[in-house]
Amino acid sequence: MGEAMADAPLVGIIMGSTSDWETMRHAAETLDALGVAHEARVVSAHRTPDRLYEYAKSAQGRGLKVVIAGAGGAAHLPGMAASMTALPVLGVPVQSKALDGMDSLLSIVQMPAGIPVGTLAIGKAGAINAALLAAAILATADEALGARLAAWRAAQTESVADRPE
Ligand code: RP5
Repeated sequence: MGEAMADAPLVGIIMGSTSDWETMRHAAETLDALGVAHEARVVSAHRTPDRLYEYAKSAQGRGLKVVIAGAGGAAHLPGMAASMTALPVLGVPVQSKALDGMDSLLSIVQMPAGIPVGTLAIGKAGAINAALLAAAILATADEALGARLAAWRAAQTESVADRPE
C-alpha cells in the first residue's frame, strides 16, 4: 500500500479493510498525479477501534491537512474519524457486495448535524473525486498545487473526444 512520496504527508487515506484498497488506490494514484504527499493506512472503526482513535487524534498534530476515509457496508469510519479530528474528512462509500454500496453511501452521507463528512460518489469515481477535492482544499493555500490542478483539468478537457467514434 503506497507510501508514494518522501515529503511529509498532507493527506491521510484510511480505509476499513485491505479489500477497500482496490477502490482507495485510485485516490492515492490521483494524489500522486497531482504531486500531493499522502499516506495510506488500514484503520477499521469496528475491528481496530484503538487504531482509529490513535490515528484520528494524532492526524492534525502529525501535519495532515485532509483525511480521506473509505469504507463499505455499515461504514462508520468516516463519521467516527470526523468526530475525533478538526481536519476536513472526505468519505468514500466503497461498493459493497450485498447492497452494491447503497449501504455504504447512506451510512456515510447521513451524518446528523454537528459533525460533517464530505461524502463522494460510490466507488472509484468517489475515490478519484475525494483526491481532487482534497487537492482543491490544499490549493487554497498552495498556488503551485492550484496550477497543477488546473493543468490536470485542462488535460482532462483535452482528452475528451469530439465524436463518439
Ligand atoms: C468494512 O467492511 C470495510 O470497509 C470493507 O469495505 C467491508 C468488508 O471488509 P472485509 O470483510 O473485506 O475485510 O469494514
